[in-house]
Amino acid sequence: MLQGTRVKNTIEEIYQKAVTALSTAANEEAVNQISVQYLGRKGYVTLFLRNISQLPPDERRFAGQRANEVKGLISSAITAAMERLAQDRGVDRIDVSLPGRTPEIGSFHPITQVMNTICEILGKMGFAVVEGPEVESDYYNFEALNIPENHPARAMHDTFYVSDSVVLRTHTSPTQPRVMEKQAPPVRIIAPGKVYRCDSDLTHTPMFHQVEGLLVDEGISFADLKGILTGFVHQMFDDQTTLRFRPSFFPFTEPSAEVDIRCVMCRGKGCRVCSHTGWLEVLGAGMVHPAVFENVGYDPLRYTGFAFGMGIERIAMLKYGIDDIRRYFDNDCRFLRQF
Ligand code: 2NL
Repeated sequence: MLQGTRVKNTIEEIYQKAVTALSTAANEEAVNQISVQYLGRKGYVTLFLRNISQLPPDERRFAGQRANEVKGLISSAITAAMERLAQDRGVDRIDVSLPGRTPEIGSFHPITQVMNTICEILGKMGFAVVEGPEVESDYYNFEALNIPENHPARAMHDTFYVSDSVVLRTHTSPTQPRVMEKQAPPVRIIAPGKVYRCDSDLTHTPMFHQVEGLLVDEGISFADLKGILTGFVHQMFDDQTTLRFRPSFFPFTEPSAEVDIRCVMCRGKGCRVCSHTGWLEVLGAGMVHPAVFENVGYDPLRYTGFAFGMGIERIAMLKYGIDDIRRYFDNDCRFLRQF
């Protein structure tokens, strides 16, 4: 009986020591060592089992049973310890000294950037930004702006018709009579936005962008128009850029002008960008036609004003040296990332 107790103590001791050793094992290497120490060919459990024949016969059965149980229990504890270490190692593997992954940061489309710059420059000159609908009535897109039915300017606009009397606006101009109808002079506004024309080739896209300006008050002259546009061009390009006003025609202005700037690429020497003229057309402008004032209920004898309009794609091309308008709408990130 005394012997039996010692056997029992020995195998239980082996088991307890193995469990303790496994619970404090720092890595897989240590667990492997414990495995060899206890279950290996010369391990404690193995030796214990081998020596069972030397025990008194009445103890062998119990000792053998229990030793085999302990063998299984230690084996399971080894597997569990390995799993615990593998999980811990997953955490250890995060190297906090490595630089993190930088999130990709987007940027504004070059058209948006130029539109924002234009609005900022003119905003500082006192112009308020107003927006109007892109789906517009025939009245505001044409009639109010002195472009009656059958006027040749209508054919020039390549209009997208939604119905007989509703169109996709062909310019941002209709925003202006909408404001004037609601507000008495002085008016000092800019209207940026998308416009649509049924036209698509190398130099035209069916949707493009414009910014238009309008200033109405008593005593406004063409000199005011020249002053504002000169200040605008100097800030948009640089203050060495000279302007040239050429007589032109728009149904909603009289007199009308097209505004050129000295070529930003060759400074007037002549190059491919300016078709060897030394000049680039950037704006259309003029004094508001009295008929437009009549249409919105302004007294054309009391008020005068000027208006101007520009295509954003063209301004952005000149500012960034972009050679093909289709790049804007290809959505190629390699192109867009450059700005
Ligand atoms: C261009 C030329 C222009 C206007 C737009 C305008 C608006 C009102 C009255 C009179 Cl309400 N005029 N707008 C005037 C002259 C030229 O745009 O080349 N745009 C891209």
